[in-house]
Amino acid sequence: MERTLSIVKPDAVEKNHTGAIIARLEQEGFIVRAMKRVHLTRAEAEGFYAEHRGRGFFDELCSFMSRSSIVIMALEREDAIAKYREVIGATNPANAAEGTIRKLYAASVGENAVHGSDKPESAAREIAYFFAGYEVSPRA
Ligand code: RTP
Ligand code: MG
Repeated sequence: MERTLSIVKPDAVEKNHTGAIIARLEQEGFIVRAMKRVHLTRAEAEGFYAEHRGRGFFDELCSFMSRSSIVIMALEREDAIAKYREVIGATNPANAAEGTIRKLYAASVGENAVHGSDKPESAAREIAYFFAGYEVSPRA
């Protein structure tokens, strides 16, 4: 079983789409291994997106991600990272396939409803960023 880090971003939480998104993920075979709702500080958002520091959208991204609460999940499934990215669709909802989460719930490339890890090393770093070891241990 592979793990990925999922975030329901502020835009989707504000619109009360959290439940629909989690239901869809469960339908797609993901197990919610750990979950929490938090309101990040700007510094916490910057730490999470450190790899994007210096890019043109970094300030806007970190302001957005610390605007209001997010729901963070560690998800498990076979081939979780690739499958999750398939289910959420392209970064820009305008390019996302019909029926994907971003096509259904996202308004723009900046406010695109969900985050997902892009590779195994990112998933490990991102899960450790938000969850203590005991929260994601095999018996959790
Ligand atoms: P994520 O990390 O949030 O799952 O999204 P992603 O892999 O599909 O996209 P990534 O390249 O990692 O970018 C991270 C987030 O930055 C925002 N972004 N804005 N205005 C822009 O051109 C732009 N480009 C990226 C998006 O919110 C994207 O999800
Ligand atoms: Mg990314």
